[in-house]
Amino acid sequence: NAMLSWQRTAYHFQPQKNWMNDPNGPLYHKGWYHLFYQYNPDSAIWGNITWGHAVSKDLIHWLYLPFAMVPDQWYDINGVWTGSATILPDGQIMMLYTGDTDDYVQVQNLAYPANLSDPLLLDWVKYKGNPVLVPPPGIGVKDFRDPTTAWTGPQNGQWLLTIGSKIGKTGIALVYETSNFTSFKLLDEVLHAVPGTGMWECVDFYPVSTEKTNGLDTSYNGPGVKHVLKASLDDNKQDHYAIGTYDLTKNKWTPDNPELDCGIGLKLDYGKYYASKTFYDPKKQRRVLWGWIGETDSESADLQKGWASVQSIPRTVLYDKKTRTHLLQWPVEEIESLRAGDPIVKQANLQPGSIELLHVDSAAELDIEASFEVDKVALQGIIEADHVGFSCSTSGGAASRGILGPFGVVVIADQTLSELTPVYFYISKGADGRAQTHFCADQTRSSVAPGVAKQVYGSSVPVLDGEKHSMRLLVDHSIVESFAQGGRTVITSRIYPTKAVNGAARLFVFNNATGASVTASVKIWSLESANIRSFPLQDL
Ligand code: DQQ
Repeated sequence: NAMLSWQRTAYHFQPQKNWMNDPNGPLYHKGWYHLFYQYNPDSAIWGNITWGHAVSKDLIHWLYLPFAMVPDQWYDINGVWTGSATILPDGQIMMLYTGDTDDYVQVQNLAYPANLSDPLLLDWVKYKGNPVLVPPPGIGVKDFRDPTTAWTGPQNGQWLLTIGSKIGKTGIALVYETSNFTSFKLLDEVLHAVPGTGMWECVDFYPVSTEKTNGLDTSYNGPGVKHVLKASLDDNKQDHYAIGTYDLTKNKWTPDNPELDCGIGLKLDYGKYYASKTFYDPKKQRRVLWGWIGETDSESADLQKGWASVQSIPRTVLYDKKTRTHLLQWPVEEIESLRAGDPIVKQANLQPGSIELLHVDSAAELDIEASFEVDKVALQGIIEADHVGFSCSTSGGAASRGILGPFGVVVIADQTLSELTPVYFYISKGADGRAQTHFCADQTRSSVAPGVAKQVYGSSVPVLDGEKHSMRLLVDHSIVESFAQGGRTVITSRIYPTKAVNGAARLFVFNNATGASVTASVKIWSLESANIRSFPLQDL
């Protein structure tokens, strides 16, 4: 449908057509990054789940490959669902994934490459002994899915991995041990359980360094390491993470801040983002995070446009040494190779209630870095004001004015501002009486079209002494990925503009606060398309 083609992204990964959901089994092998993904070959809505497959040299320019796995066995005939790769010390790749059986039971299966010397890993063999795991006693047959990458256990040759589930309304992460990836033993203790959180999908568990700026292999452990537990909550369709300490010998993980959101931690992304998964990139010694950006329009609209969902730009994940409570997510550096020439650099002193157009080419494809300086006197005024409490989601969006907010940028807007997506800071007085900064993305006016999500996303974000208010935005037609304070708080927006499209898109900076002017410093790069295309297999 040509009418909707402008919604397609220029540099995010998405299939040529039809439905996609979770990223699966990301890995690096012989010079190539591999991405597998949940895919429906037949339609733009979920079903017939197959593993799509793509490769890239740089995590940005992708080549589509033939499907890696299709639902063709009794143990996965109703879907080749989500899974993860474990790379053994000898280079073998163990791909564990969930199969939905002919009886709609969720089981775990093993697959491996037919030919490890093939850098493209084109052929996948399903183990003849599948399934390798069935739901254990006490676990619902539809509550047992998405095995993680395994990490080495305390004993020689022992591997451990976790699988999400629930008991009643308590979300849990079951732990299994194995030495061969074909037979497994369930451990008595779960890795973590949080009452009231429901089914945990796509659990992820990995170490982060508290001292260094490199990422860690999934099996790395020792001093200076924390472990992140991430669960995708089926009930609210949000990814939550908690940072904690992992005692490998006791297989016990203890969250640092069990009080944070009742033990399930912060949201990885406060926008439209789900079923994320990390992998360790040995080439650049970093941990890289993928996430599924779904649709917020109707299924009929997706069928009409013929495709659904994109993958986020891969993000590096680090522990935030300054707050010690947050992760830092940041677009992989390779995205900068799409920057077309030098940035436009702008300084603007924004009076209360002002908005300023920034002249850029192709405002539908941008990389923006913006920082804002707020008057100290005005900050003091906030603290003295008596109004306490603000939250992005219950606010009226960027049109609601406070003493010290909102201020930020407006993306994917048309010239007359009939459509616009403001991404901004809002400083208010927190419950502790101190200034608290919120980071919000307002979709209430992103589209004049009916039937698409129109809420205000966001959360509070720590802004430490001496830090400016800073944000980075990746704008790609119908997707905006927004990172505050170096990636402490992230919001992904899926938007459906009808007028602010392609060459009609505009970029603004604004300050809608009533009580203070702010100084904005903005750097803007136009981004080129990543030109995702089919792999020229005949050239091999
Ligand atoms: N998607 C897969 C499941 C997983 C869910 C099925 C999460 O394995 O739990 O497509 O989006």
